[in-house]
Amino acid sequence: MKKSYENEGYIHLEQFFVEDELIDLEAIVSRFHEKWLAENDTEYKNGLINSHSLTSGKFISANERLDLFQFIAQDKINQLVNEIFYPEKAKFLNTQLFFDPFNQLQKNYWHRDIQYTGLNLEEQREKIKYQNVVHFRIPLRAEAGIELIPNTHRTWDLEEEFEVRMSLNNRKASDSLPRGKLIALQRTDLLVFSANMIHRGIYGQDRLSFDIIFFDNHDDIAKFIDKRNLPSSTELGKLINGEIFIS
Ligand SMILES: O=C(O)CCC(=O)C(=O)O
Repeated sequence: MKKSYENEGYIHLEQFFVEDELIDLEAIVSRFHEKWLAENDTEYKNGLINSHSLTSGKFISANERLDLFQFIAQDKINQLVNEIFYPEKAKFLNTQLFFDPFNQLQKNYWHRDIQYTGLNLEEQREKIKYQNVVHFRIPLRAEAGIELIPNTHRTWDLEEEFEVRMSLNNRKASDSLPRGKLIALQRTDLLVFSANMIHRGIYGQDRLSFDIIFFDNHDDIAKFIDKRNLPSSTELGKLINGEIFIS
């Protein structure tokens, strides 16, 4: 797994979960989403395609929050996270929920998450050689998936890719790219992918994907941790693999 992640920047694990493991998660996530939509109607209609910080407890009960922590720290996920990040110690960063845009004509966009962190291009180019910020995507419905460019979690864009990603020279961030590889996802699959690689979401099919994000505990990413998303010491006492939350 580690080798596959290092070479490709992603791992698609089909039927990683069984149906029973997703029932409670889906119920919690759906309740969160309903309340989030009610409170963020304007932002949603203005183009948002994801929410975040599900574990802050803002829209869910204390029990549901604990269930989410338990889901995130469960052995099956924890072993895989530890293997991928080894010898670094993986830590929990946040959660996100991806859905379709309100406007069905809204275009998606190629990007690397690192381009939004305030680093200049040279710094980004250096950092991707070793930094790991990794999504564990858990689709709750079959979705067209994620299109990504394998190995770009460690390597820089080709000229065309850079121009598209940055919308330069009359190119658009939604233009197709020859090296793009589409990973369609089914419910029960898990897609592990580096946020630093060139990628874009494919909208449609009324997607609803719960993403857990882990990182390698370096300060430049740790500064984005919002403590409200982490378990309290009482909650920690009830969790297995609780060290994933302590950075
Ligand atoms: O699913 C999407 O729309 C994009 C996903 C993405 O950009 C990300 O997870 O960083």
